[in-house]
Amino acid sequence: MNHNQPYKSGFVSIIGRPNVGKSTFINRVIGQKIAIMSDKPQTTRNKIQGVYTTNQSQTIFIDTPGIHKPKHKLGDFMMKVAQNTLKEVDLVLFMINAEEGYGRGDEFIIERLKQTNTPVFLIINKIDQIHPDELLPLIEQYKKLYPFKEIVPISALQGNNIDTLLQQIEDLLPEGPQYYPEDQVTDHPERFIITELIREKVLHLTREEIPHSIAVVMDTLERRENNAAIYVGATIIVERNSQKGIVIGKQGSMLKEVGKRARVDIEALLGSKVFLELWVKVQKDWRNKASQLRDYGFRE
Ligand code: GDP
Ligand code: MG
Ligand code: K
Repeated sequence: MNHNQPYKSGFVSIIGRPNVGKSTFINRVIGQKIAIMSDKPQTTRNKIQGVYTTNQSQTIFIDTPGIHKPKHKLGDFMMKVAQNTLKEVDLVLFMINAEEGYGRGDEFIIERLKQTNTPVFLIINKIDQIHPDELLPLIEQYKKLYPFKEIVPISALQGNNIDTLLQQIEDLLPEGPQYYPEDQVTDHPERFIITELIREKVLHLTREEIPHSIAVVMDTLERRENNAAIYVGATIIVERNSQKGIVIGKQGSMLKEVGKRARVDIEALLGSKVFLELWVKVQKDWRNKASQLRDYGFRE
């Protein structure tokens, strides 16, 4: 503990187009699988907090839902959550993919950034994928679009420049308390992480056939007596009968594989043997039924 300086703490929101590496970054910093990584966009729908604690500071990271043009009610809802988050935090990390460069999605996000006074760092991720000569033009291009407080090139996957970034974040944080105990890396309910793990497995295994509109709802989470295992019961909600068929698979083979893989992760998360039971239910057009959003665990 450095006694010459007051303790610092604050909230940092990570935004950026889908797949730029937001979850990978949080996972690297926190060193544990909290945010769910996926090759498919929009895996992360709710806010997930990762807490990074040092002797001098505590940073609470918020992995926000992707800011993008809303296409339906769920999109509106996500946008509102994300926009509010931007105003409440101490710092925004706007992450881009060095490989992709500027695109329409960024234009939309920058418009949103202009509506807040929160300081913004531009994080250029995936620098392992480009030639060093390509970096400077990219920096020059983005400098013209917004007065970023810092521009930091990193590789979330390989770990390049992460320490520098963490130091720059700490420098900017205001004086504040240590909100969470040192050993706590997330305050998100385990239930949500479990349903996201299941959702992740469905999306991975079904490839493009199943859209992101699926939801997973936890029905039961309890330790059963005279049995050392934790019982987890959850329902996968799809929009069409054809999707139900795909998720269940031939003689239940797909659902079985989803369950097998999810169980491994849930056992690691809970540190216990887990008995996992999954159901699949069709609920048409659930995305547009705003009144149901709360039932599926979305929070404002
Ligand atoms: P998110 O949608 O922004 O949360 O993106 P993810 O963290 O889920 O990452 C999307 C994909 O990009 C995954 O396949 C990651 O492994 C990959 N990825 C993330 N960071 C890097 C990086 O620094 N370099 C490379 N090459 N790939 C990365
Ligand atoms: Mg993510
Ligand atoms: K993703």
